[in-house]
Amino acid sequence: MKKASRIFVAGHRGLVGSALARELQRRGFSNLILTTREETDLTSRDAVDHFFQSKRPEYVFLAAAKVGGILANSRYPADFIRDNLAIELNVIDSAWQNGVKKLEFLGSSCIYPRLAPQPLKEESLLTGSLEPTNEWYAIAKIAGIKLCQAYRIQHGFNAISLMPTNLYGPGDNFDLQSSHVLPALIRKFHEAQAEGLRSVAVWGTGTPLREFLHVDDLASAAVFLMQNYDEPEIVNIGVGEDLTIADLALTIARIIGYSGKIEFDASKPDGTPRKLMDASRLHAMGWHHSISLEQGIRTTYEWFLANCECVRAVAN
Ligand code: GFB
Repeated sequence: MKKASRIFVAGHRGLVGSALARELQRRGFSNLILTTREETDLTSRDAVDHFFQSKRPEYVFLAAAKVGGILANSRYPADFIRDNLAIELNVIDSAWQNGVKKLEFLGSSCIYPRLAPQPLKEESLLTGSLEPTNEWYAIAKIAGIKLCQAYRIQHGFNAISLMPTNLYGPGDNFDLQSSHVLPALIRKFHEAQAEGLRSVAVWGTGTPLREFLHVDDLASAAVFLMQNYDEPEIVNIGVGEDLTIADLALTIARIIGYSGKIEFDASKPDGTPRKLMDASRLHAMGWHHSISLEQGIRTTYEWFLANCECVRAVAN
């Protein structure tokens, strides 16, 4: 990629897409091509073809997807599989048809088999049954990886696939029904602190382990791989350590200054017991993360206070 290359960041208003746009601009890539969901519905093939024919991007970061936490995935399986399959097929095929030089696709740690040996190695994909709470999303994402590999085999299309672990950071979704655990707990502990609540409900048993990568680190790895990696195999992106949901809750409560009770709601699903990534393939290429969980939670909380509609609503 050259500084003036035409670079399409699909999903630039989301958690990952906005971090990618920031990272590319910070590195001096000045010719970003951005479009909103209202301007270009990526689930519509006509809209995607029209976009590629008129904007002619040279590089594509496919960060647009229908994403959500464990409850959203369990409640809306048809939406998750339909929208993600449509977006992938439209963007990957139209990118190839319209001469894109390279496309980067984003998978996720949650599409590995539920009980794959830990830490998760890239080779364990498709070696066992999936986590039931999000198998529809997982099948769609696995299909995206296979699309990239198939277009490379048949058409020589340079598409690569990344496998990030659980992500968080500025631009995250703080809606308590559809979000992931880290932003949800930031909001829950903040509101409990602000309203003087005696306890906060944490879903599940608190025993599952999760690894968290700050989205700015993911963006750095994604640009690094776009510039340095041209192979069909997927690449894990993680921090190499995880913690229990209970310890995550204690950490977030401490950072926010909440000293009330933490109660576990076992009626909510735990999901995959663990999904720690083995990122040694990426580390061998020379990339490592730089944002610690403590630092990342603090800056994400600051972003939440400055930007979340929900904070202003409570304040008014
Ligand atoms: O982050 P999360 O929704 O998704 O849940 P997954 C992680 C763990 O946190 C689960 C617990 O054990 C939840 O029960 N948890 C505790 C909470 N309190 C809360 C809360 O208030 N909100 C939420 N959301 N969780 C997702 C997949 O799995 O991983 C997605 O479903 C996506 O497809 C994502 O790929 C990366 O980590 O379990």
